[in-house]
Amino acid sequence: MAAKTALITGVAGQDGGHLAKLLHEKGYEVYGTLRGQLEASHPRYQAVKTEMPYVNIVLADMMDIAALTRAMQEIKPDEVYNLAAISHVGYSFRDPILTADLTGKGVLNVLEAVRLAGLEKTTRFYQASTSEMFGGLDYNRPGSGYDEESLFHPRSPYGVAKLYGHWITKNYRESYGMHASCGILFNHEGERRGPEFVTRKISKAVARIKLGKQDVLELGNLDSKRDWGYAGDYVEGMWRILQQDEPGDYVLATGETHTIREFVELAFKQVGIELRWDGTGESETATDVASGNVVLRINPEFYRPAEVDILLGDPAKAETKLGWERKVDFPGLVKLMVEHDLAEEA
Ligand code: G4F
Repeated sequence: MAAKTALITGVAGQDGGHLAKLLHEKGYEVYGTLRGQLEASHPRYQAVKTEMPYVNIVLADMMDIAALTRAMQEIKPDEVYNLAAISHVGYSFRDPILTADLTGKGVLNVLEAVRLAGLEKTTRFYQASTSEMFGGLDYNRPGSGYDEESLFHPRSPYGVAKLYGHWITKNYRESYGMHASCGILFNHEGERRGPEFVTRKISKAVARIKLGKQDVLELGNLDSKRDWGYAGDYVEGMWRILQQDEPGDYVLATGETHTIREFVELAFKQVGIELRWDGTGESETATDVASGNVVLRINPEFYRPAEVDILLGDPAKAETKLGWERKVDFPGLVKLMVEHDLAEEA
């Protein structure tokens, strides 16, 4: 049987890298989009070429429906994984219009490209939906966590744009009979995470503080809670979603939630630093008990105009129907990230 072909939009991102590797290992011919203006000499282009030589790079901007349609016509992918987006929640407050265009309408552009290429009956489509479409348990029904039936209440321009992507994907499923599915993924992290996200910011700073390359880590809200898993486990879920006979929506989560403060404590513990917490609110600090040095303080610059206080997902449907399970638990995730950054910073 001929190898299956997959097209990943946003292949240079965290999930794109994990997914491209997984699909390559499964024998797929893998194509991945990069923004149109990235020349072959551009560092990001070079990084993908070097790290993922098995990815066929396609230059296609998410806003360029002609380029996306051309890509669909030429590649005729069996599966499209739509991962490209502005994905930083904090940034989406600063650039809400670009976020709406890329993270929201970009989904429609890819779906339309599939249709314009006449592939709506043959190509399977995965949309990267997100737990940010929920707003925190306070705004919804309390209980064991969000599932596929929970109400949405996005709290950021990013969450609102993602909700559009979610519904337009369902609409194409219902209108045109497309095998179009959404993975509602809770936070997923790891060694490929960008340093602008809180877990990687922490693991990198902890490594650098341990190695004497940095004094202090500055963070915003330490009280919010997240359901954190390992990105490598989650891309396996994405693939399983597209292997189902019927399209559908699935929550991928761990069913556990932890505060940012807990992640910080565990990360410092990983390098043998015990913390003492002092003060509250903007005056809160953490001190290395052994050295007496303040290693963490609050910088209100990292607060958000509206916050999702708690995210907790219920992955029962994915576990039962997809046979999906995570392999890395919370302490394992923190350990993996800190160990990676210690080696990288050494
Ligand atoms: O790591 P974060 O930026 O992730 P966030 O906002 O939960 O979003 C991530 O997960 C979503 C899935 O639920 C994805 F859809 C989305 O694309 C992204 O991958 O922030 C986590 C928490 C927030 O409560 C934030 O306020 O950490 C808090 N935080 C505290 N100090 C900080 C910081 N976040 C960042 N990025 N930087 C800080 O200094």
